Amino acid sequence: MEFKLEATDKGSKARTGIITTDHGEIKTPIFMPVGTAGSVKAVHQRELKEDIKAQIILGNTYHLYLRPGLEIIEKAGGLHKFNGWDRPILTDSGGYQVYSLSETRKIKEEGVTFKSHIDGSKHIFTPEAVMDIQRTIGADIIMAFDECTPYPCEYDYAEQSMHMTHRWLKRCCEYFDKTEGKYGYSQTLFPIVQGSVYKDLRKQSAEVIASYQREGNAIGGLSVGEPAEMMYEMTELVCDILPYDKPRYLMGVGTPANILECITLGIDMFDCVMPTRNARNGMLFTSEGIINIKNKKWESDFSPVDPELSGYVDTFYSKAYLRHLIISKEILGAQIASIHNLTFYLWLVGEARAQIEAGTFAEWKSGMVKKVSQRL
Ligand code: PRF
Repeated sequence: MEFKLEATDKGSKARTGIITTDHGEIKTPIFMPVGTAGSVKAVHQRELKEDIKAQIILGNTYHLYLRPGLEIIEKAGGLHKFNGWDRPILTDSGGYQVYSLSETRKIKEEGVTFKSHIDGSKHIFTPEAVMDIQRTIGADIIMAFDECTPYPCEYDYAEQSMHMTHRWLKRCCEYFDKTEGKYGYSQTLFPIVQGSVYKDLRKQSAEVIASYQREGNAIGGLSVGEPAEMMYEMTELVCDILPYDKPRYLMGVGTPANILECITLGIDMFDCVMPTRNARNGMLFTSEGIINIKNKKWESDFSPVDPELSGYVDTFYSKAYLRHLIISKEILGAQIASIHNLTFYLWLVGEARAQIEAGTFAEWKSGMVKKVSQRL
């Protein structure tokens, strides 16, 4: 993997760049649609490419390991072959899903034991096992095994947990560097900064992570319920320590406004379930603001969801029709809403990129943050 910085914004820490992987290029800043179980819910691969213009998608180690399981994925020739997505893929390590999804879990130095949310079967994730699993899934970018602390979190717990995440990182790197990709293309490992909302811990963690000099770095443990201002403060502090010439990935963030604010602080990559999960409940993100399509207000509004977007679903379907579909729980409603929200998220980061390049990012951003945050 390579990262080439292109433009930098004069008025902020925003920048643009290009990540090159064996499955193609990613132009940053970028948003990565979440494809938990190897599929971006309600969106097929051709729509992801042609309508949404996704450049990289996410998969989850936890889900794919439990179902369909590694044997099937390996037999298919890796996740790209299995799901037909031939552009870059990033997998999260399970160091987050295991805490939020599995029924009972025990965190020890060796790793995490947990029970499957599907059939209750018992498993253990260790840093080494998680490297092996991600080698088999075959994502271009794989994540270190970490513990994402909850919010709020006592200082002592956050400190102990951060040190364990650092020890796990050492094991991840040593193991990863001894092994090779299984499918003939290269993979790269991103470490994850933790440290909850404590400045001294974040600083310490960012320094440790930077010292590994991996090809890219991630920030975890944020957007877990803390106030947005706190998230921005931690993100800024960490960005200022992480290597300038490597991509920075803020995990699980966020709203359109969060993304614009964090681009301003020097983040290059984002992922979040929000555009797809909220779409299925009728929450639409647009360049004019946030729409609850179930609202009676849209009942006979036959205009497109977002006049700014020129993609298929935004020129073909009206708000009134989409409202009818979502209220009737029609599958097509979830499809249209998901494609729309993802198209908007990719438009937003693409626009941010163009504005950084044109030297007009700062003015554009402050107007845009206001617009995208308002409820219509
Ligand atoms: N760690 C991992 N994945 C994550 C997070 C984390 O802290 C977050 C936190 N927002 C989202 N996804 N491994």
